[in-house]
Order: sequence, then structure tokens, then C-alpha cells
Amino acid sequence: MPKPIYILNGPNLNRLGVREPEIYGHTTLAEVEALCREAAGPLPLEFRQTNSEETMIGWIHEATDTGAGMIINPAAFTFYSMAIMDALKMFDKPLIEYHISNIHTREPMYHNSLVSGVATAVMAGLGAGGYAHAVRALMDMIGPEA
Ligand code: CA2
Repeated sequence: MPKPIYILNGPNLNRLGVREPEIYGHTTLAEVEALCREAAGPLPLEFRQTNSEETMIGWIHEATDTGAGMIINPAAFTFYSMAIMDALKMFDKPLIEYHISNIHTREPMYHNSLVSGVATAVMAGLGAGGYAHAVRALMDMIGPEA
């Protein structure tokens, strides 16, 4: 049985497609999950969202013990959570930090990610549909023995 890919989403992303469509588009998180499952094919996928830092840290630990790789959109945790950064440091498989918007063309408070320094790769600005590109990139990084 192959190990699963974890796709973890942080605070407020459950509102995707509902609020601020000019920044985040009209695609809902349920639709993002469907795109990711299509891209992953038969590979098992754990797709989750939480507004809780404690829950997110628990999921990162779980992924460290059982996952083949991870895509994380830490949302606001990106910019202030040293606890999430420390948990991700222990994740020793391919790790993609994903942002729907290009955080570097936004206000300065969105420019300094604590996660980028511990991620294998960073993707930003490809929209909600870009999660599927991240899944394909992660599968390439993991290789055939996933
Ligand atoms: O662009 C991204 O994916 C972000 O991670 C989204 C975060 C923001 O703090 C990051 O800078 C960039 C915000 C997530 C808020 O999610 C919403 C979704 C729909 C409507 C309103 C907020």
C-alpha cells in the first residue's frame, strides 16, 4: 500500500470561493480537493483544512510518521507560527509550500514566510487550480516508490 500524500490547508481556506473572489477566485476548497484527487490518480491522498494551529501541528506529525510527501498552504500561519515551522522542520520528505495568490506582490506583511526556509519548494500565484500542478510536482519529487 503506497504512503499517502498530505495536502494541508490553514485558517480561513474553508471560505475559498465564497469570499474575496478577486484575490482567491471562485473555486471552492471542495473543488480543489477534487482537482487534487484527479491529479493524484490512484495515489492515496489526505486532503484537510483546519482553523486550529494545534490541529495543524498534529496533522504535520501524523504526515511525518506516515506520509510520502506534503503540500501545505499554511495561510496566516505562514507569517507567524514558529510552532508550525518547527513541526515542518521534522518532516523529512518532499514538502511544497503552496499559496493561491502571489504573496510577494501583495502587502509587505505577506512577504516574509517562516515556512519557505524549511520547504523543498515554494509555489505561489497559480490560483486554486494550481494545486493540481503542485500534486504533479510532488509526485515527481517523491518518485515511483511512493
Ligand atoms: O494565497 C494564499 O493561498 C494564502 O496562503 C491565503 C492566506 C493568506 O494569509 C496568505 O497570505 C496567502 C489567507 C487565506 C484566507 O482564505 C480566504 C479564502 C477565501 C476568502 C477569504 C479568505
